[in-house]
Amino acid sequence: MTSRVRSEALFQAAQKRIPGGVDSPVRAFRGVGGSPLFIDRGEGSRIWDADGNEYIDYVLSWGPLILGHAHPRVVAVVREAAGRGTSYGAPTAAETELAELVQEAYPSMELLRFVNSGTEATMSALRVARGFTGRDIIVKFEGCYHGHADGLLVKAGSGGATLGIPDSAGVPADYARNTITLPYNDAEALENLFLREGKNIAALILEPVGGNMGLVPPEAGFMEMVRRSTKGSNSLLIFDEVMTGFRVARGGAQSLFGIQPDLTTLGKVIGGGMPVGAYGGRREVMEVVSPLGPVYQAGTLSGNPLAMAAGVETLRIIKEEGLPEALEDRGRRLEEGMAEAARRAGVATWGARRGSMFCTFFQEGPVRDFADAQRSDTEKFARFFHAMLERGVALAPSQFEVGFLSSAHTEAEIETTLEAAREAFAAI
Ligand code: HOZ
Repeated sequence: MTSRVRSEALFQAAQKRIPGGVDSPVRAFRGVGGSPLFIDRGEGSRIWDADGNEYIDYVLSWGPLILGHAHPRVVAVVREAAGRGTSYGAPTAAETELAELVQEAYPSMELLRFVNSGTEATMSALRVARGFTGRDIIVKFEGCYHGHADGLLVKAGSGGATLGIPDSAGVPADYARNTITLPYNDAEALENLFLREGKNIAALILEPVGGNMGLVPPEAGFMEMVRRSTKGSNSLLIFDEVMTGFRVARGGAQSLFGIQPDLTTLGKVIGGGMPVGAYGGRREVMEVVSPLGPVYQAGTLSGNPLAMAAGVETLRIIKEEGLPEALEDRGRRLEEGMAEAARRAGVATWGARRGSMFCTFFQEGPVRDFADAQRSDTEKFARFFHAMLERGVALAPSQFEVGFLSSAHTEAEIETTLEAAREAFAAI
């Protein structure tokens, strides 16, 4: 049994000062039991915990680190930027440079603004949608997670699903009343809702590949219905690509499906591991944002020079190395190897993957919406998670999250992971 004495002591100390000992609930291991690892350092595909144990990391800070931990070029530009000052509260050239790199891959984002997190990005995009349309109602899908803003924490995935909390306390009922939820992949319910209510709907927001109820891709024709319904009602379509951006394809899910949303939110990868978010879209829509228009949105640290530097370098490397498409073979090997390992051990699983995001549900499937995802055997998942951790492989500590690959994960490491999976499936 691996010793985690130091992690345990750090967790005890943290719990005295920080709610649950963590700054974000999904880190707390509540979905799998036990205590979280406290991390000391990361390099490439590996992390080391406070006790010196080494793991192949598929969490990658929940997605941002597509180049792996501490990529030397990213570290160098952050060091260099920090040496010139950590924040000015004034514009810098790097913001335009990052905007250009984003827009090259996401031409639908004709104007965009940087914020500090994915939550800020989705919250701001909704305000823009309401300001632009003069309507209040927002539609979201069950199991999709768009950060922790009021009104979006309704039947949300991620931590809400992990902890079994459908809606957060502290969200005024009047506020949540303006959020309508539908089952993911239910084209008929979507069409009916827009036929009935369309003229009152400001926007439909969705993860174009669900990544916060485990991985749930859209079925054929669903995205087309999403676009048709919103357009037909002059409601805005918001693609939340915080997770899928530069992950399922360089141009995100919108390039994969050939759908042009009115607004897009990004985060994670575009900050190269620094706190960042962005929202943007059609010029005429984004022109409602202050100081051009009446929708107010601001931030002392928005467009922070360290985040911009890390983001610019990361997107440059992504372009040079043809990511994430270059990860396709390794992704496929991992997906197929996991399925094969489960089959050999007689464990029922349903695997899903898009680009460099993947997940294994502990059930036969198919998993096409949140209700399906919730039928997974979460206790079996928890045993598998710990069996993998014991064998030096760190997965996200929840059935309702996904795993991520980076360019630092080698073929040999994938084989090591699959060997661990064979043993882990047999052990549970
Ligand atoms: N944004 C991630 C949801 N899948 C997890 C990060 C967090 O909530 O800490």
